[in-house]
This record gives sequence, C-alpha cells and structure tokens, in this order.
Amino acid sequence: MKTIHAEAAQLPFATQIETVVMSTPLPDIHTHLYAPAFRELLLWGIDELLIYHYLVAEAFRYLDVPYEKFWAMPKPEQAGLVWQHLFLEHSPISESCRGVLTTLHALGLDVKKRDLPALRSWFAAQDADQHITHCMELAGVKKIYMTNSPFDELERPVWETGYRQDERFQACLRIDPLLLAWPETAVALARWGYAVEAGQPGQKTFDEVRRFLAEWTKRMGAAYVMVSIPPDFAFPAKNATSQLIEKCVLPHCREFGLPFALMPGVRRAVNPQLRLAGDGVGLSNLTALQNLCAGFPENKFMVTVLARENQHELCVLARKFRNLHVFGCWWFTNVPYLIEEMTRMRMELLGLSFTPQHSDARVLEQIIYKWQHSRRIIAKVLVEKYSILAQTGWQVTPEEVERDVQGLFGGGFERFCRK
Ligand code: HDL
Ligand code: ZN
Repeated sequence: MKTIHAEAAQLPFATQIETVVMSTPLPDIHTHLYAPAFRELLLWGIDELLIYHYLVAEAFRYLDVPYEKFWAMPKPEQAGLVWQHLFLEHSPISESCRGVLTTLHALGLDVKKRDLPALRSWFAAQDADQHITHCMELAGVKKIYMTNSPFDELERPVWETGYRQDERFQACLRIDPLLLAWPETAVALARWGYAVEAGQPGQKTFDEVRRFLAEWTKRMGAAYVMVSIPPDFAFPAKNATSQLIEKCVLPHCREFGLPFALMPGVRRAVNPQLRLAGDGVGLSNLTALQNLCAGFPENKFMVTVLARENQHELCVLARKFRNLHVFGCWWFTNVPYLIEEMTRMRMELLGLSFTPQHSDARVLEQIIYKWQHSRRIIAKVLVEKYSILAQTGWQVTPEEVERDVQGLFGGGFERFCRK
C-alpha cells in the first residue's frame, strides 16, 4: 500500500505515529455547520466564536448582567463581554477559551496583542467560501457532516427551493421534534400534507411518518438519521417516542440502509434563561440501547452518550453488538481529560472498532481547534498502545499505522454505514 506519509517512516517511532495522526484527512461526522447555501445558518468569525454557547455559559459565571439584558445586546457587544471576562479579566484556560486561541493562532493571527478590533477586521476581510476551505485544510477535515432539520424554519425553505449540493458538506436528517414532541409535530406534519393523527399514533400515521422520513432522506441525501434523547429514554415503552422509533424510524433506516444515530443523556433547558447554553446532562439508562441493538439486529446504531459515567457501559454494549458503532467525545465530554480517558477505555475494550471523535462544531473555525486538540490526545494514546505492543516483540509497520488511523478517522464509520 502506498504510504501517504512515506517521510514519516524515517522518523522516530512516536513521531511517525504523531505525524500520521495529526495529518490524516477525515470526515467530521457530526457538526452544526452548514454549507454557504444555508446563508446565516453558517456561523463564522471572531464574534461567533466568542458567543459560542459553551463560552456564554462560562461567562455568566462572572457576569452580573440580567440574562435578558445580555440576550438583547447586539452580538458584538455580547462577544465583547465574553472577551473581557473570560480572556482579559481571567486567563482563558478552559477548553472552550483555549480553543478560540488555538484557532486564531492556527489562522496566523497574533493573540498576544489581545486586540479584538484587529481580529474583527481580519475576519471581516475573509471571503466566506474560501475561508471554509481554508479552515477545513487547517483542521484536516475532508467532509463536514451537517445536522439538518426539516423542522427548522430557516433551513426548510432552502431544501424546498432546491439546495445544490456542496461537495464539502454531507447532509444528515435530524428528527428530535418528531420523536420528542409528537403532539406538536403531528400538527406540523399535517400542515405539510402528511395525513397523521395527533393522538396515539396508528398505522395510518406510521405510514405517513415513513413517507415524511423517505421524502426528506431522499431530498437531503442523508447519510444517517439522528436524534438526541433524554436520560430517562426507555425502549420499549408505551409512548409515541418508542412506537415511532419501532414502527417508522427503524424500518425506514433498514429500507434505506442508514444508521440510526442515538445521542442519549441530554437534559434540555435545565436553565432556560441560558437558552442554547442552558442544557445539562443526566445518567442514561442504556438498557434502552441494549434492547434496540438486541431486538433489531438488522439496524445499525451509531451512538455517543453525554454522561462520563455511561461511557464504560457503552463500550461493553459495543462488545456485545456489532450493529453498535461508538463515536465521539460529545459536548461536556469533549475536554482533554475525558477525551484521553474515553479514548484509552475504548481502545482497551474495542481495539480500533470505533470512531474516537467528531467536532460538534457550531462555528466554522472551531473545527480547527477541536481537531487539533483531539488529534494530539489520540496520537498520545496510540503511541502508548503501539509501544506496549512493541514490548511483546510485535512491531507495527508505518503502513499498518496509516491503516489503523484511517480506520479510526472515518474508515470504520464509512464501512459501518455501507454494511
Ligand atoms: O443535540 C446536539 O446535537 C448537541 O450537540 C447540541 O447541539 C449542543 O448544543 C451542542 O452543540 N453540543 O456540542
Ligand atoms: Zn450536536
């Protein structure tokens, strides 16, 4: 096999591995980014980086501004407050703050000047489309998987008027309102021409929901169907969520050969005044996932869980069910301490049969720091694992390192999707 890092083979062992991990191009399999055709839905630039909801949550720990007063401010004013409290008045050591600086540094900007106006001028001078490609190159991201919702009032019209595919982006069908807010969603589906009944769903409803799923899967060319679910999600259960999953989503995914992406553990709006920053985490009952994997062996489940305390059980479940693919260090687990812990746990229990990371980026430039930070940790763990193998006399070749890393960085996921 031609090695894509032939020069790496001449380097010391650890450096070889780091070189391959830091530079292997990969698909980012879950983000909240959008192709330029979605216009204002694609967030980018320094002010958006600073008002990312992770930073807003951290800033409010210092801010004594009333929540609503903050939300009423123009975005640059919000960003200025975040900059002042999280960067100037306190050193920016949190992962979210560090990420802003990693990104600016990678873009060649001088952060030690702490000159926010100068940073704003630089971003204002960027051409959005070229900037997308530049950020992807710096991040080593070859494909950005979007989160696409027919229930989003700004997004739906772009699809309905005909979105011309941008090869840098992959659509994914997100269906939280369908599964988690059935009565309200049934009204919307009926308005869109699907003959669903609002009460307890029956066969006619199941047929019409499948028609909805099929039409949007085809319209988007969706790579998977995704939902985030609360910690107390149970399956099976006598409720609309469970019935819609069993009667609509799972047969739809089998028919179209798509993975069903489940993300358990979100407690939505634990502090509603923080808006998008107000969601929390809860310990999930993964028996629901066990029942799904065991009960529907023809379905493929890609799963990331939000609670640190659920990670070990998720790995054990993946050992039991080959139709379960573990991915990412999601949201509150996407911090170096837990990325290392989770990657180490997964390699020790699953070998290389998982996808270690996704960015979950909401602002374009975040893919730069989220991948730079994660690649460095994944490289560290891999160097240790290969070194431990070498102690037994087992020497991995540079080609095998490339093969393994390509598998972790999208190859395994793409094979899982194709199965
Ligand atoms: O539900 C999700 O996909 C989460 O990733 C939320 O969007 C969350 O707000 C987030 O951005 N986490 O990183
Ligand atoms: Zn997300």
